[in-house]
This record gives sequence, structure tokens and C-alpha cells, in this order.
Amino acid sequence: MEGLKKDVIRHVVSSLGSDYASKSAYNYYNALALAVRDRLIDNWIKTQRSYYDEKAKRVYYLSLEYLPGKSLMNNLHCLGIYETARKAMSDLGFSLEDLAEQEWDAGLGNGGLGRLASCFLDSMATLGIPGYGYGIRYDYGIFHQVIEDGKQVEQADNWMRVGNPWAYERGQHLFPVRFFGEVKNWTDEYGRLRHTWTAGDTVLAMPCDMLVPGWDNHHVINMRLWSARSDVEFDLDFFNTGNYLGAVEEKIFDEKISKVLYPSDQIEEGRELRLKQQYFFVTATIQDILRRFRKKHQDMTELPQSVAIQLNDTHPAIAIAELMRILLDEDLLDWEVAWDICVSTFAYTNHTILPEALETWPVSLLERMLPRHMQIIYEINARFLREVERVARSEDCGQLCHRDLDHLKQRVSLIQERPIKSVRMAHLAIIGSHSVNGVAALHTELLKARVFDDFQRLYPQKINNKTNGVTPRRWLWSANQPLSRLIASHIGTGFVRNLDELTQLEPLAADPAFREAWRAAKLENKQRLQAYIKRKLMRELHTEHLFDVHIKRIHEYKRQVLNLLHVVTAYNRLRHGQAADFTPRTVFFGGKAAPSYFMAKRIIHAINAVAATVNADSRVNDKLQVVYLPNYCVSQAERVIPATELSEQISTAGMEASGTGNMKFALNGALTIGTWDGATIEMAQAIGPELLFIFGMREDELVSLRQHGYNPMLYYHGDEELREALDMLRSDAFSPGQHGLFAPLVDNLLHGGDRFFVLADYRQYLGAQQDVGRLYLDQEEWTRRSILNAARMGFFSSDRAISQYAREIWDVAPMAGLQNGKGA
Ligand code: 73E
Repeated sequence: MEGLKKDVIRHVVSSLGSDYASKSAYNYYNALALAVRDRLIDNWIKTQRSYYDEKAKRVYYLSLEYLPGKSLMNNLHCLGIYETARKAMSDLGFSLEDLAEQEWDAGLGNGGLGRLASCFLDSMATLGIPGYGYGIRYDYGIFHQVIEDGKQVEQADNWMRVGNPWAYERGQHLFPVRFFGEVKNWTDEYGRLRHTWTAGDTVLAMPCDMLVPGWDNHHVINMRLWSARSDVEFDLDFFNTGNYLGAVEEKIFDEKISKVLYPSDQIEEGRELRLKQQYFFVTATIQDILRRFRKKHQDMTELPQSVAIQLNDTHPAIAIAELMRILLDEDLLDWEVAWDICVSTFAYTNHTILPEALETWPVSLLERMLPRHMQIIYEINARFLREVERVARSEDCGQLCHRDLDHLKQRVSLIQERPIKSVRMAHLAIIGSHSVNGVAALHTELLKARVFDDFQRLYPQKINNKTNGVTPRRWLWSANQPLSRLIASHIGTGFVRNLDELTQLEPLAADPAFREAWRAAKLENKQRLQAYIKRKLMRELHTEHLFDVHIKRIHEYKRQVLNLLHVVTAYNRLRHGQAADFTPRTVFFGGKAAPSYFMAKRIIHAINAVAATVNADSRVNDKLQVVYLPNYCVSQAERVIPATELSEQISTAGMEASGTGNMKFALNGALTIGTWDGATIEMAQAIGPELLFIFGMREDELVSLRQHGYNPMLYYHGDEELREALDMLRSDAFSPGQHGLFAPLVDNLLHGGDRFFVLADYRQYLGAQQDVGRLYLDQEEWTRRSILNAARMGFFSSDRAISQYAREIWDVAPMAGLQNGKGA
């Protein structure tokens, strides 16, 4: 402890240039972070060196998004120095909790996809897998959300302003990135046509490395994020032209590439800068991967034995064309050889079947920005369509008439002709990879049967499932110390690295004393949240209420509106004195809406309007409260999830690819009210469906309802309570003086076809909520179920997910000496 104290003081003085006697929490947080980084860097160097020494096959995880959140507590726990640090900082006059508050969330992602990437890095580090995360170091992460007059207002997330003590910026290792320009054709000595992409604009990619430690194993992997740097400083031309300010402007323009994260989750932006971001990060990453590979290899055909590249959705899919370009134009390999290398190296994860999220890029834009890549994509397509024809003719599709074959080719082509001629990035990713995986069982089945059914017929082995998982280090041990300590006192700490060990809790569910202790841990977390809400929102929570929580991105398919209709109905019943048996509850909502997503923003407004009315109504507010948690982010999730008793997972069946919040809640002892969707299905199967509150129509039922003609008006006319709730929303009951404010929401349900079947599931949802309320009155049974929920969550560890990727997709093994946990 003395050593740590000394190091902290030394950093306050020599790294931060401050007086250690002036007790600034900000300085002491940064100094502690630097002292922790010192303790990681030796192991990071040893880890990286061991990959070379052992000629390990490496895994590269390419993701445009990461959501690491805060690093301090997690890193202290991983290093096993949490208690030491707590004492040391207390000696220096600080509470570790307060210092941790000083850290800004690294919010370099929108939601589940980015958080999954961060959980996966944590698991690779803990399992000892030679992995690297690659992404973009956005200057501005996901916007900071404030609620003003009930509405979302976006503020810039200037997370870098105060510096980042965790990152190493490596300004000396810059990689060039080219755009635009032209392609020259030439003939090599064997008479083969060759291509060279020349000129164009150049910017530079600077690596920023963040260290990702494993749990108590000395294995530290790297997350390398690229930051754009202009090359104009190196351009002597501008001295000669005398256009100094012009050159500076150009520099600012170039550096715009890594300025900001696109804040839309599953809605395509289709903006030129977004494509630039994708290519910028992809080419820098591929250059870095090949640089490392070439240190030990000359023969490029050995690449797939040494390197596996996982594409996190299609956002980095241009990597396939980029690797082809390098192999063809720089290494001068033949097409077939280069293509084999590519397909054997790449694998692609699909995260959504929502059509509006499937990426396409206009051919005209690609031709201009990446002319050589567009040529290559055309060539990939031509060869692929010839192959399709060959397969179709050779098999029993022999009977395929020409029309069918033409249709098939149109459907699977990389090029879509309408509404504008574009490249389908998902098709590029599928064709250029040896593995395509979905993220939960149902999602993968839907990929095979619907979205990618033609590809499933063409390549029956390619599409596979890897159900998502979450890291127990952050989402149980670090976020929920009261519960973790209780668990550890009964079954030891092995569950932190082997989550299956939680099954040892099962017999304890029958033990009244253990149940009481379990409830006490939950109450402690509820009180902690209560104190936080008081501090931040000046609101007093009732900890005896059922804490009912719906936190995630705001999206119509996630159906926050369904929850809101339940709240309004409960409000009406209470007002009308029809709810004598109502179980008091506080309903929490939280989540960001894409700034351009009108309906999602209006939903936030409606939630806040209902909250204001309900909370101000003294007839009901001792029994029902609604809280909107502004600026939902990773660190907020870490506070809220441990305090939650009811987890809302109520997406339209078939639409949530997996969900990962659902897992974090159950792991922390919340019961789930949910639809038969995403990974909630597998959770119900693992836990026992009777221990969750499952309701609503299933995916196949919705398909047939849609086919037979779904008429939301029938539900409206047939259900008095539903009608009352919708009429109130449409009138100004919640928006005094602003008649029609929420009419777009209601009209969308009644006259817009209710694409997400809110009305169809309303009555069943109410029934399930009634069951929840009733069960909550029986605290012993509730607690028993809560314990069993957590006990059966072993499968949903990201360690299990990563082990499956490693074995079934990447063919990589943990580093020797690290398989069973601790390293040397
Ligand atoms: O169901 C979640 C899933 O758990 C899914 O909606 C989400 O990915 C999670 C992790 O697998 C997701 N995010 C995006 N697509 N699916 C996405 C798309 C475009 C931009 C940003 C995010």
C-alpha cells in the first residue's frame, strides 16, 4: 500500500505538475489512474512479446464502436489491488468511490453492439486469448443527454478534454490513409493485367492504445483506437504556395474523420464521412496486422494460419476489399489465391435483421472515394454470380428456369439497382467470410430462414450461432459488491472467472437466512440508487416500491410505448379506485434516442409528460412513480442494474437480435418480464420459463397475424382500458395546453399499421404485470426466484461466448499457462 501511495503522490507532482498538498480529487484520480497504468504496462509488454515468441495465432476484433465505460474500478479489481487502493486513498484523504466519479465514461459506441465488443475484449484478456480490439478514438463519443421540458437535448461529449490517463498515444507510428485518386492499369512480365491506385488525398492514422487486463492473470491485451492526423505538416508544398491558413484549414478538415461517433443505432446514416471513417479505420488496421505478420512470415498464404479477423457487423466490411487490394496490387498474387486467403481470414457477425439497419453504399460514392475497391467489388460479384449459376445448374435446382435464376442472382448480388445503385455490405461480408454468425438462437434461425435464406442454401455450413454474453467481472463483481460478497462467502470467488459455478447457489434458494441476506444486498443497492437519484435529480425514491426498470436505446421495436401504456393504465386504475390490490412500484425509464429519430424523441417526451402528471398526483403517487434517468450510459447501468427487481425485455418477437441488458439484470437477481425474443428465450430455457414473466405473441404468430391482416383498430375498439389510455395520450391529458403533442405516437399505432404490434400484446402484458405485482407481495417466493435466476446464468458469460468463437470460428487457443486462469 505504501508503494501505491508513493506512486500516486509522485504522479500528482511529476506527471500532473501539481502540488500534492492541494487535495484536488481530479488530480488524485488521474494520479491513481497513472499508477495503475504503470502496473499494467509491464504485463502488457510481456503479453505482446509472448505472442511473438510462441508464434501465436492472433484474433483481431474490428469494431466501429466500443463502450468501455470507466476503467479505474475494473482495473483495480483485475489487478487484485482494490482493497489496497481503497486504503491508500483513504490515507490520502479520499474515498475511492468519489475518485472513481471523476472519470468520464469512454462512450465510443451507441449501445449493445459496442458494449458487447468491450465485454469480448475483457473475456479475451481473461481467457488468455491473443486478441486485439481495433476501432476509432472519437474525440466526441455518444452525446450527453439532458432532459429539458421533458425533451431530449443533445450535448457534445467532450470526454477527451480532461485527457485520458489510460491511453498511450503513439504519435511516432503513423499510417497513411488514402482516398479518391485514380486507378492505373499495367501489364506485368507475364502479360497479366495489373492495377495501381495512385494519388488522392492522404491523412494519417495515429494509434492510441488502451490496456485491457484479464482477471488476476497477468495477461493484458490491447485495444488500439485510431485518431486522424493531417499530413499537411509534412507537405512542403504549402510553404511554397504561401497559403498558410489554407493549409491549416485543410489540416482541420482531415482530422474531422475521427471527430465524432455517429449517434444512430440501427438506422443507416449513409453519409460520406461515415464511409470515410470506416475505410480510415479499416486500412490502418489491416496495415498494422500485415506489418506484424510480415515480421515473421514472407508467404502471404500463411495468413489464415496466423490471423483471424472478426468483423463486428458490416461497418468494417470494406476490409475484405482492402485486403484483396493489397494482395493483388502490392503482393501481386493471383485472384484465386488472394480470395482464398481473404475468405479463410475473415468472419462476420450480424447483429440485426431490421431492414433499415442493413448497410448499403452508393456505387457512385465508392467509385469516387475508393475507385480501386469498387473495381474489386465488381470483380468479386462477377465471379460470385458465375458460381451461383454453376451451383444452381448443377444441383436439383437444375429445374430452375431462367427467370428463377435471374431472380436469385438479383437477390444475392452485391449490387442493388434500386432506389439507387448501391453495394450491399452484408452480401460482401457473407461472401468474403468463412463464418457468418448471429447473436442468439432465434436470431440465427431467422437469418437462415428469412434474411439470408438464399445464402443459407448456397453455403449451408457458413451461418452459425454464437449467443452473446456479458462479462461477470464488470457486471457482477465490480458493479455489485454487496451481492458478490454474499455469493463469495458461500461459494468462493471462482464464479468471477467461471460463471457456471453460480449453480452452487441453487440449494441456498431454499434457505430462509440466505434469502434474507440476498434481500439485504438488494436493499443496499436500492438505497445506493436512492441516494444517487436524490443527489442528481433531487427526487426521493421509495425503496419499499418494486423497482421496475426499462433501460436501453429508445426504439419503436423495443416498445417503451407498451410499457408506457401499462403505466397510464395503472394510473387510471388507481385514480378510479379500481386498484385496491396494486403493488406499489417505481417505473424507471432510461435511454438515448438517435438525434434524427423523430418518433423515438417523441416517445421520450411522452414518458416525461406522463411521469410529470403521475408524480404530481397525490391520489396515486405513494403507489406509482415514474422516473426518467437522463443520460443512460455504462456507468449508470452499473448503478441501476444491481438495484433492479423487474427487468423489462418487451421487444416485438423476432426483432431484438439478442439483447445483453437482459443478461445483466438476471445475473444481478432481477426477474424478467419479457417476450419470446432474442436471448431472453435462451435465458428462459436455462432458468426455467416459469421463473420469468413471459407474455405476448411469438415470432411465427406475428408472421401469420401479418399475413392475415393485422388491424390495430380492432384492439382499440375491443379494449376499454386501452382505448382510455390511447385517448388520453392523444388528448392533452399529459400535455396541458399542447393538444396533439403525442398524437403522432397514437396515430402511428392506430393508423400507421402498428408495425411493432404494441396493441396486439397490450392485454397480455397487463396480465403479466398483474402476476408480477402479486408475486412481489410474497417476498420469500420472489427472493427464491431471484436467487435461481442468478444461479442459472452461467451460460451467459462472455467467457463462454468467446470460448466458442475461439474454437469454432477462429481456431485459436489460449496462451500456454493461461488456460486454467493464472499466468506465470
Ligand atoms: O439485440 C442487440 C444485440 O444484443 C442489437 O440490437 C445490437 O447488438 C447487440 C449485440 O449483439 C445492434 N446494434 C446495432 N445493430 N444491432 C447497430 C447497428 C448500426 C449502428 C450501431 C449499432
